[in-house]
Amino acid sequence: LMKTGRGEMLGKTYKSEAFMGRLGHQLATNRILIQFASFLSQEIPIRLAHRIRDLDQVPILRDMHAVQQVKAIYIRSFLEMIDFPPILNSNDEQKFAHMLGDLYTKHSGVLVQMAKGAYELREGIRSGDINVSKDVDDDFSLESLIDCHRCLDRFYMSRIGIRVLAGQYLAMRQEPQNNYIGMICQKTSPSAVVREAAANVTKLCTERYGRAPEVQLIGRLDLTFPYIPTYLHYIVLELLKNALRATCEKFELSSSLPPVVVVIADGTDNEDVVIKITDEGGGIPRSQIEKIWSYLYTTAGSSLQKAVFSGKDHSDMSPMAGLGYGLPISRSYARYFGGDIDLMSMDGHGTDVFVYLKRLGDTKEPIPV
Ligand code: W6P
Repeated sequence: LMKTGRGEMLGKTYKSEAFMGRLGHQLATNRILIQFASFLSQEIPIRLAHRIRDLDQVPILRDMHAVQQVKAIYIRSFLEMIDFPPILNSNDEQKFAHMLGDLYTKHSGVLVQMAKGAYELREGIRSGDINVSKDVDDDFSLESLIDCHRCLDRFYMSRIGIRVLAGQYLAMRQEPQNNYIGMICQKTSPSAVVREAAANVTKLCTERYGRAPEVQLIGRLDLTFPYIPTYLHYIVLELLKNALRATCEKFELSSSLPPVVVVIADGTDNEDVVIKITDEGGGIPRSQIEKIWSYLYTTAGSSLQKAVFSGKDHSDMSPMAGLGYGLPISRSYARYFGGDIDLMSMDGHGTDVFVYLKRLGDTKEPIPV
């Protein structure tokens, strides 16, 4: 469903003349907004329905209180959307926008709520209330936890998609900003995004540890490409938090801190944009690497659990802090937009994180061979 939905969206609408070309910085025309709203009024309820069914079919997960609350929000939203009459004119479109805007806000707590559910589950496993055994015949086998994890992955991926579509539509109804089409900035500057995220994280880190390592920025500082800066910001913020924290904790007793180095590169043939974040914060044991991507298996009690600062993050992700969710969610974001995140660690020395970003369009003029 995600594939068809997104494909249709990108094929029919984003690439249409009005969206990418002639629109320039004018406000989207009423015709385009009606078209977009009609598309969303059909597409979103379908996506919600798939999530509702999916959450219902996964043992353990479906019984979690937090998950049932989330499901209730999804069901209410689904009903509200399918009750909405066809969007035929600008008046309908405006009403739809208001409804969708309200839904968008109602859903902002969903990520945190699901994270709490997973956290409960994790604690349940740790305390033994939920028994995890390698025996597949057990009620709660490893197999079923893997199913939970996969379901959560689908859920978060779907959620990003819905929010990007809704966010794009709602943004297109606002006064346009220079270089922007909705939420998409045609000239997203990775270096500017990193600098801003670094400033935020440096502040948090200083509040928490009394100091912060320098964040050095090298490579293609001039590079710009079409992307949604807010999502890139989340990703980089999350990774920098981990890098700075690891550095501060490893060098707790030293007078100076090794810098965190960020390199920005762009691949050949206009393919990927890559951001590498290097810290000398001691790294992660190889045996623990898989766990950092897990919604369910955060290594409780170890320093990895503290891989995020607690409660001081001012971003949208704020209440996530301490729940150990930043990395897997960031990777879902990167993947949703066609990229990925990889992490290489030298235990005892430090960590390299690679963020691969696919350009959301063709910025460079094709050069004849
Ligand atoms: C660490 C652990 C980690 C996770 C993500 C990004 C950077 C780092 N550094 O030590």
